[in-house]
Order: sequence, then C-alpha cells, then structure tokens
Amino acid sequence: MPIKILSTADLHLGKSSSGIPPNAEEKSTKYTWNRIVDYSIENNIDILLLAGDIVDRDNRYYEAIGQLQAGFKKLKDADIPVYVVAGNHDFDVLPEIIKSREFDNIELLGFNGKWELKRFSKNGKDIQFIGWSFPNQYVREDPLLSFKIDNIDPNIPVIGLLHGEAGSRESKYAPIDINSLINKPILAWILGHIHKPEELNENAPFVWYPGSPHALSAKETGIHGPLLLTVNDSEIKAVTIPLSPIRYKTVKVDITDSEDEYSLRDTIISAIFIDANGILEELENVAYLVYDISLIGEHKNIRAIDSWSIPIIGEFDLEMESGTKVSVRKVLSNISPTIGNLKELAKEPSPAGILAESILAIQNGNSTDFLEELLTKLKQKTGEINNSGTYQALRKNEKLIEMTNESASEKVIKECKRLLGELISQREE
Ligand SMILES: [Mn+2]
Repeated sequence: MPIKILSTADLHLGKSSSGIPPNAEEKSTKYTWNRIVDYSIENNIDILLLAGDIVDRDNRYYEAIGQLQAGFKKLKDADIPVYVVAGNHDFDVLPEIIKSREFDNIELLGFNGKWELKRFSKNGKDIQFIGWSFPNQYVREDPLLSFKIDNIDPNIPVIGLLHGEAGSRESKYAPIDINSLINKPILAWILGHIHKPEELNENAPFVWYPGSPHALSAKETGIHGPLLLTVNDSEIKAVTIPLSPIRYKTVKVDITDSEDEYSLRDTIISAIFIDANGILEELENVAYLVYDISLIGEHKNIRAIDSWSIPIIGEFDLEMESGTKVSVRKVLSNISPTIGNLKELAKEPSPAGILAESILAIQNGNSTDFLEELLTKLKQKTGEINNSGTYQALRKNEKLIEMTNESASEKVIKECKRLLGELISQREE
C-alpha cells in the first residue's frame, strides 16, 4: 500500500515575505503553515516531515510557537504523525516544544546531534525514518561522520532527515559530503537549510532539498511548496505542491526602441503582462506575484530611462484571472549606452576616450594601465570592506564579498559604460 508523505523545511515561522503590502495576511509564513496542515488533512497524508528551521527564533517568536502548536494539535486530531529534525534556527526551540509531550504525534529525531531511527507502522504501512538534529546554532563538522544505525530493518524503506549545507566543506551550518549521503543504505534523503528547491541525486538514494515552502525574498524565485512523496516498497515518486502564496520573478525587458516615457512604460507593462500570463496555470495558489525588472538593450540617454522607469514601482497594479496581484519591487538598469563608434572614441585624449579604450580592452580580453589600476583598487577596497569591523555585526550570517577577476571586470565595464553614456549625453545637450 503506498504511503503518502508530505515533506518540507525552512518555513521560518515568525518571518514575513519582503515586498508585500504590510496588511496582507499571505505575507506571513504562518499562512503557509496553515495551508500545509490543511492540505495534509484534506489529502489524507500519512506523515508530515519537517527538516529543520521551521521556527525562526529571531522574529515574533511567541506568535510562531503558538501557530506551530495549533497546527500540531490539528494534525493530532486528524491522526497524522510528524517527524522532525531541528535546524540551526530552531535547535533549542523545537526540542523544547516537543519535549513537553503535549503532542504525542510529534517525533523529534536525533536530539542533541545523536542519530536516531524511528519506525512508523499503521494499517500495513511500514516505513523507517532516521534523522539528526542540530545540538547548537553552529556545527562545523559533517553530521554524517557520526552516522550509525544498529536497529535498521533492511526489508523496510528508510528515509533520512537532515539539516545542513550539502557540498560545502567550510560551512558552519553542518557541512554535508554528498558522496557519503549517497553511500548510505537509504531510499531517500530530505534535507533542510537551502531555500531553493533542488534534487541532488536522481536515483536511490534520492536526495532532495524541498526548499522553503513559502518564498521569503526576491532571491527565492520559482515555484515553492512542500514535496509530496509517494512510497511504494522501494519505489518513490516526488512532486512539488505549489502552496507558497508569494512568488518572486525576474523579467528582462529590452527597451532599445523606447523613445519616450510613454513608450517605455508601455514596453515594461506589456512585458510583465505577457510574462505573468505565461505562468497563469502556476498561479492558482499565488496571492502576490512580485517582479524585479531588468532593463536591457541600448539607449542614448540612460539617465532618462532610469527616471522614467522609477514611478512604475509604486503605480503598477494588475490583477490576474487567478486573483493574483502583480506588483513591481525593483527596476534594475543593465542598459548599454548607444555609443556610435567605440574605436573612434578611444582615440580621443579625453575622459570619454579613456573610458571607451577601457571598454574595448575588457571586451577584447586586453588590459591598459588605467584598467589595471582600477581592478587593483577594486580588489583592495573589497578586501578592506571584508575586514572592516564596522560591517562584521551586519554580516554575521553572510559570506564575504567575493571579487574575482571576472566579477571585477564585469563591474568595471558596467561603470565605464554608464559614465561614458553620461558624458556622451552631456555633449548632445
Ligand atoms: Mn538552516
């Protein structure tokens, strides 16, 4: 008999999505928690799996706990067990709630960083879960180094639950070696920590990051929702249930032919309309579709494009057939200035000439003294920022800013083009 398992992670109860109207109930992750609970009950889910960072302890902590408990209660009344591991955000909170034993349908696996196996048996359905929970906020050693299970039944499928950063050796959030995940006698791994849904291994043992079920920021583009697993002996099928009420998307808009403010607005608005209609069938559960617009193409007056496009952020207002409200969060300009002949310009002994020469040099993979100096300074300043005490507190969970030769060249060419466009448009005024 197939077993239906709904699995998710990184809900971050207590947090809200950015770029959504302040009063919208859909912006809060508790909205998606309620959807997950209701979905489980309405669709006769056998088991709910939570792979850590379900509660965000930095924000609205008490409200989050209340919501979690209310959901656990509804699941208990519907006779749905929940298997959980704790992540770096809820390493202390989750065990505390579960230890109270108010909810005997909730099973925490691997308390305090000790691998643990638990078996589920009901109406002829048998499955085993093995998991490991964060003992502290930071774990710098691969949890799989201490992996061991003695009481495993080799005739019953095993699903592993783990929170951590697969494929990274340096992480302070449980670095996980992907090869050693794949070497374990397990049917599938459900991982938490990475918010982007991802399949790391497409054969047994399958390895999935279901991703955050509720998109929290513009970085979390694409479809978000829990992963529904259907297990039939050693067969397993996985499908994403798109429950996130928020969706972020980026669209590129070529503005080369936009001569004035009206045609620019028209171009941007129709590009959004066409893009949103193209995903209409994915929007059934989406209350807010939030766009970042990337303007591309060539224009002789970049400054004007920037000032014409800014009002769209506040004014844009579109509602789709699905009831989805569409808005614009940000307009990013990646426009190149229309510069007649770069080669001619590069001969000029003027600032414009130096900029044109630099653009050509980067495009052709060459260098100039001016360019060398710029790149050196850029890397040096980046190093200073990375080492500066001022930003340390802000950056406690972030990585250092990386500045490779490639990313430095990209930044420099973009700035050279912007400045050159500016200089040329001043000549024409
Ligand atoms: Mn995490």
